[in-house]
Amino acid sequence: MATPLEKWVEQQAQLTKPDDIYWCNGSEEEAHRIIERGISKEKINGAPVFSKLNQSAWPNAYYHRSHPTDVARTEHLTYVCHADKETAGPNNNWMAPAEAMEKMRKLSDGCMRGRTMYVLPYMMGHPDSPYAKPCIQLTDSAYVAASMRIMTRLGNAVIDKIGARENFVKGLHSIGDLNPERRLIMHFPDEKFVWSIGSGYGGNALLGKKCFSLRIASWQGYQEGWLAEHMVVMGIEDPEGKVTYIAAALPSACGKTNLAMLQSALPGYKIWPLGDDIAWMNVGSDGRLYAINPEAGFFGVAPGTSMKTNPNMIRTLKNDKFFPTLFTNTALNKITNEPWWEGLDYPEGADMEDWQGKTWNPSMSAKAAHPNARFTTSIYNCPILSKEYDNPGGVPISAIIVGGRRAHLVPLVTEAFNWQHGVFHAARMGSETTAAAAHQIGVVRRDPMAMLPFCGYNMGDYFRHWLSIGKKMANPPKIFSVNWFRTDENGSFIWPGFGDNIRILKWIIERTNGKAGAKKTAIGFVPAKEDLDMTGLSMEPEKLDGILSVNIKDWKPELEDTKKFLQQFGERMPAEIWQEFAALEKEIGG
Ligand code: OXD
Ligand code: MN
Repeated sequence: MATPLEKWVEQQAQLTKPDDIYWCNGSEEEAHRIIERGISKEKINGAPVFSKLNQSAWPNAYYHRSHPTDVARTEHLTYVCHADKETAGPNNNWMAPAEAMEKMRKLSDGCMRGRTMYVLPYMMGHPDSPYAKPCIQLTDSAYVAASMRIMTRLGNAVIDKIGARENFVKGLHSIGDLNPERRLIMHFPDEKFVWSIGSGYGGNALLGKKCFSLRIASWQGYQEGWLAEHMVVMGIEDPEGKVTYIAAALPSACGKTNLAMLQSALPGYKIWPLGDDIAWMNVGSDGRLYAINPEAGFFGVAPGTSMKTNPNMIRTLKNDKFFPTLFTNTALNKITNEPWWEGLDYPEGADMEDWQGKTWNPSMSAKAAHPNARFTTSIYNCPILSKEYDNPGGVPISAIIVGGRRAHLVPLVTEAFNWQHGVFHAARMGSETTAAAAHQIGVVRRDPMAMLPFCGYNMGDYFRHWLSIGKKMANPPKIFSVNWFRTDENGSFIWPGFGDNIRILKWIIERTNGKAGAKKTAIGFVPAKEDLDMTGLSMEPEKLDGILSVNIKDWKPELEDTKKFLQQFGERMPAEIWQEFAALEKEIGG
């Protein structure tokens, strides 16, 4: 007799009408076959889905160009379909579930005709973890099938885990006709179901990532008492060999991946990443917060990644351990058949094609790689992967960092007075926008906990949930906010960032065990310049003072803007957040 899973797959096939159905087993041999199909059979925009790159320079690497209209997440086409609009909140687009289902049914009728439906059984989290979730995604794209094998733990064993269950996590994905008019990413949180059509872009199409592990999982976490967050998870080893684990929320394309893999500028410190994008966090029986990274790969922004900014990522991308590594919408040097992007040295004698396949040279004003060009590679390729990555119980978190990209005002680092104050810090977080999502670049948008595009329910309730998680912990992590993007009068970054961010991390971990000094300001504790270890870094003292100072009178417009943002959530916004707001308003004065 057919299992609920088999029945569900059959029903989706009846609607979408693929030529054939292929159940993936997750083997490496199969991954080679999927790539091969992408080279010889499947097409995007008239061109093969994959081409093979120079294997001696970039082992296991394949190149993919997406449809030119399909290069980033499309937040305006992303909906969270709770039974009522209020539950979705002002932070989400909402459509009534029945209407959304009907719309998707119409769009999906016959959408896989002429194509193969891949059935992808995958786990988010280590199969032995009590926090892990077995999931199924259907897709008609070889690119998505190959990417999901990198980004998740994909394999047959998941089918046994699902067994006779009805309520497994479901995703139905089709690239459709890639027409933005017929592109939609619909979430049905109560059914743990994501239905996506018209896009092959990672954040819209790899449904285990943003769609399930953040939007749907955040709703599950709200109901079950845990947190699904847009956070890096990493260990920081000090010169005595003690490893402290932290989680950090930074909006898309603010250097989360670089932080997760930082190469320390201070001798004796080492970073051991567990993840660069998503953390699931549960309160343990010892009253501490434990984090796992549910993903198994990196889907990172290529431009700006180099031996200077992130040597460990370049080493990861060049590692041949796990097949394959994908490059999407980078430029391509036709002479050497290597991917190229802004931030790498320009190869001598190159014959460069830009991300759309047009001849390009450095005198052109347009970029060669799309600013949101991506690499997709397994976490097991990372030479500094934490040995705790596969620990089913996760790692205990001592500090939570929230941050953003702000040219002015917000200091380099601030420690919140307590958990509630830290949640307020996160609630008023803002960042200047980047290219990871399709919208205007460079304007400040409030992005609490870097979760605005990913929180699958009303953010007022989300803050309440955070406050209640804090109350469950005997030993809650300290909360810090960071901003390494302050600029001077010429628009140049003041803080060097990258490997020098270890100086800030060092202060943070020392604060968690009471070792470092700080001065109290109206917005929290900030290091005095002597509290930061500046060994080996010369910086004008006034500049350092400048990025560590809090000129509270300048905060008035910031507070006004924060108020407007928080007011949207009306009654749902917890009183504690308004108490914190009132305390800050008092400090700023009339
Ligand atoms: C991502 C994003 O791809 O945040 O991680 O957009
Ligand atoms: Mn992200």
